[in-house]
Amino acid sequence: KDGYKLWLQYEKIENKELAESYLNSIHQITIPNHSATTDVIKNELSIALKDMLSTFPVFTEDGIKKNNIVIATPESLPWLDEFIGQNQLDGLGQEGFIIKSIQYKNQPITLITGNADAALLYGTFEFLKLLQTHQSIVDLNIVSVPKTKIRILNHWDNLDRTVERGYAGSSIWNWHLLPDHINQQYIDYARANASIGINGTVLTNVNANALVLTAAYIEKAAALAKVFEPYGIKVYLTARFSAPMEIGQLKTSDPLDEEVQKWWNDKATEIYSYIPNFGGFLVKADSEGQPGPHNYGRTQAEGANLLAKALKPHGGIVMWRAFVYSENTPDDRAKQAYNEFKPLDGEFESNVLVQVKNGAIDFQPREPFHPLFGAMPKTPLMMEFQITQEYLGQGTHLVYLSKLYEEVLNTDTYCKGPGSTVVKIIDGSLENHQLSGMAGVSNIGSDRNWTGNHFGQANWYAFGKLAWNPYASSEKIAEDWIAMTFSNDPKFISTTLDIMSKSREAAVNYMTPLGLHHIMGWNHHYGPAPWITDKHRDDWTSTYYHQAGSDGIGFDRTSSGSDALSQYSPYIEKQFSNPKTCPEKYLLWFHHLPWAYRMESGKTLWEELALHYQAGVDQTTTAIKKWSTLEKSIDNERYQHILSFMKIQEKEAKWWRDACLLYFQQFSKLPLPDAVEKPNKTLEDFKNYKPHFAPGI
Ligand code: BDP
Repeated sequence: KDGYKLWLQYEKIENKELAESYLNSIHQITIPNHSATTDVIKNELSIALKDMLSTFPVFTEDGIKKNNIVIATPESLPWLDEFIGQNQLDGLGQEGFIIKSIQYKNQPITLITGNADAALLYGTFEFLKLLQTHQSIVDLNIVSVPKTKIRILNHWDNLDRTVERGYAGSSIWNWHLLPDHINQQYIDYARANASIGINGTVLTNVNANALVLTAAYIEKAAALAKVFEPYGIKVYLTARFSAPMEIGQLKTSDPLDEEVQKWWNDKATEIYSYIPNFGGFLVKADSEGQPGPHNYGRTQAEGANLLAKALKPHGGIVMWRAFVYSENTPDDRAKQAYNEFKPLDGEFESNVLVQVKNGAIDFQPREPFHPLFGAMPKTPLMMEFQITQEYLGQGTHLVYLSKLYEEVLNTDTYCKGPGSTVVKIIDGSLENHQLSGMAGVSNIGSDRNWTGNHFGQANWYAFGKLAWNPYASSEKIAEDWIAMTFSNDPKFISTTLDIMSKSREAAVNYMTPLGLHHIMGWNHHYGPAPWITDKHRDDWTSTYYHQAGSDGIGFDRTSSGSDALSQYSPYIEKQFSNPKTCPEKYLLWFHHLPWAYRMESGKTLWEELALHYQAGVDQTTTAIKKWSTLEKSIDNERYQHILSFMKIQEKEAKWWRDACLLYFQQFSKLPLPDAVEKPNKTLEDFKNYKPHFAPGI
């Protein structure tokens, strides 16, 4: 029980009655289609049914009998229209599936169908989930169609196997041994991803190395692509904008230069000769030292279109990141991406998605939604969430990020009036875009349990589930994950769900309450460091963001400050511009307010700030107490592992509370409220403290 099997534990079903009822419905499994994907389906069913029901399934190719499971595309089922109409089948696309209990020639059977083999695989995993979570499998009528097209992990993995912002060991891609050695972990990675509907993976870091586009590396990537293909997963690579110069010996990488265009066209053709189902490129340009079109006075659209045109004949896409900002631009960092991209709406090739982080700064514990959502109606915008917990306690803190994702997705941008939620922009429905997608910056590494923290697995799982259906509920997702990963015991599920559901708010409270942001340790972003100032770039310091002084705290983004609020729709601008109507969770994101400012509770801002920090600590303590009641409910190995991490989290929540409050108290010059535990160290102690940890770079 070391966590390697993730949510595919396929725990033995001890309840005899339940096991019997399942066995009754699974006499034989009919799979008429033949492909690498149907082999994967058979393999998965064999593992799962052996482990859960101690049975070896009998597979047949035809001869549908009573109590069979039939897994097939419509071509193999000439009688299908008796049960499922053509319209409904058309609505499934290539990935959606139906699981339906039917009476075929008066015999009960369970049908899993979809228009392509990958859809059958998704349907099979859904069916297995029913067994894993002890649901009934009679009278089924499940229709599931993904709401987004590109559901993709972004690995920030380097070719030397370090992982930028990775906290779970080294990269799982062993470039040295590829293409010759296929590690079992690649296969299990594909199984896990397919089980949650992820259909793409970017293998390499956005801070890109052009080497990955050389023949030797393309061949290695091709070996992975071949492993992943039966699981419906395409491989994508990061393209370094200066690659034509670095590996192509050209004198320029100017997107309007014909030789550069030819170079990329040839490169695309070369990649497709190795990887026929290659997905395309992800690009970080003109940001944090990465080269880009700015180097040649060109726009982001000109840069993106260069690559898009090269990929288009092969069916590939470009995911062009909107994370563009510069220390040389005097404006508020939060405004820069919008200023750069909004004027380019309508100028991107049809196979370009602009990939936008959920917030305008950088994956903070809480950010208001990015103002680009709703501002570029002619361009498909893709969501970029971070799954790895760069700013959220990294490997050790239990933070169920699905709550963060859900909060952003459900926010109303009002860009086309009420109901213009972020989710409708992401799934393309608001503007009727065909391309749509969601990217998650992966938290996966070579650690035995994949994610370092066992609960990191939940964030990977939830990301996949939300990418498939961004309208889904975080709590329902968590419930399934808990049952599949640990136990179906109702007490275990409800207690763990409670811990998970409150964990994100707890982290916001003990790190950056009331709209504070980016006050973490210099560079590594671990632990509190609100004192960071005077670095080579202002927009990487803490004092830039919190603006604390004797007059108060917070970043004024109203019209009297940076005016970032004017980038939102007039409704949001109006509501958020007034501190009395601005949601308090975003207060210090948009406003600079005096320490004595009266909050909704009637308490002062200083008091509320301090109480939020205390509440965050208290939540970690309560979580430990709750977890401790579960000691006998699961295996000791994972129980203890999790407990020790939760204790680190509690300790570090106190570190955050004490360091931040002592620091801010220098300016507020006010006592801590009685309910707040008093620090037993000085501010200087905290400033001098160097955490002992091995961060991702
Ligand atoms: C920041 C990370 C940095 C990434 C950058 C990005 O600190 O390591 O390279 O985002 O997204 O969050 O490109």
